[in-house]
Amino acid sequence: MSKRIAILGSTGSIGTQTLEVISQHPDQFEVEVLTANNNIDLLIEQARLFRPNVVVISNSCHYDQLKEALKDEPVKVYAGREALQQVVEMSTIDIVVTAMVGYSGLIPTCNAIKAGKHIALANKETMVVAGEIINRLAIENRVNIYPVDSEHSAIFQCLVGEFNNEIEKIYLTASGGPFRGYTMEQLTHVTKVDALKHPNWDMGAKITIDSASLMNKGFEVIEAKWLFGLKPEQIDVIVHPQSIIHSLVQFRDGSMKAQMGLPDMKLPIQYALNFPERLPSEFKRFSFLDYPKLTFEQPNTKNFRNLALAFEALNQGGNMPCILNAANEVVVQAFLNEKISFLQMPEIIEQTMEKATFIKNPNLDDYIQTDKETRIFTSALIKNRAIQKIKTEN
Ligand code: MN3
Repeated sequence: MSKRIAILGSTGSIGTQTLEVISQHPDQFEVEVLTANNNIDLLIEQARLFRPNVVVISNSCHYDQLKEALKDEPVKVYAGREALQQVVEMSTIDIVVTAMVGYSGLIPTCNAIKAGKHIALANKETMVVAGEIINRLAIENRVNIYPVDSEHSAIFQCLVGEFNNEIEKIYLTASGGPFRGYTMEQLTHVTKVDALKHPNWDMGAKITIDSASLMNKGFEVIEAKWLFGLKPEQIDVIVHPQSIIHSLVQFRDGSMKAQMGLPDMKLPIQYALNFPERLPSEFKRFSFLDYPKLTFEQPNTKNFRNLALAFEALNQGGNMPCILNAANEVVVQAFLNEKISFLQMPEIIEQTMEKATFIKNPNLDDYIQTDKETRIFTSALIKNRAIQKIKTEN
């Protein structure tokens, strides 16, 4: 019997690659639900091609156009955030791929878990914001969470067959992004266009900026803590510019296992969708002679403060990772709108973390409140800076 898949965020980078995987294995997978935020043209195209049972467009403004475009297709059309949060509960779904961007993934993921759906987790921010709650819900509802993030998929693959063996530590590999090796002076002048050019991975804008600033790696450290039940000191980051080794596990006898291959997100997606069985693929194979040297270096947390801030948030716990995430979403948007510079991003996040209200044992409502308040606070910081800048210029 084929698995019925819901893809939240089907028009994004992970969403479209998930559909590629599905189209290569039509006997294994069936598309049940597709959702998108705004990209209505691609959603219409996907709906015509994959014939899901339901499509949801988050931004209700597009509802009429979507409904009209799909009127001859046997597809139910819904709109709005409420619909997105409810659609994951449909009895005909086996697994939900959470591929939306940022905090918006939290509530739909919680609802999917409560409805007993297995999760292929691509939306790392959900784990960053509320990993403890997600884990508790998953245990209560006997739901599996399969990592899609390539590093976490690598760790997961290394852990197969090691159920009774304690992890000593893990190494998350990082490409280092487009600004690896840059001095502070060089980082002062980098632009949004520079930041959007990732050397190894082709991804959405938000995660590409996060990769350039190393916040993505910081989030992955927090994600790893919750996915694999680790203490902060068991998680290390190593820069590996070729992105061939996707991460490593070290066991208590000192043995290390790594998972490697050419960087292609379709592999971790396919592994998550069909765990524990590996499906055949046409993905390009790695050749040692194309990469005679695999190199490793220490991440520079002085120039890339975000990674240090993420470790700080992880060590503080409580709602601090949620504060980190909300502040980051606001500064990344401001950077993409060319309102602040690259180096102002960590500065503003740090200020936010210092001033925000800390909650030691937050519940879901606390997280929702924290996210809201942090966004307001960080936005105000950015505005004040803009005003000060105008004042000094005059
Ligand atoms: Mn990753």
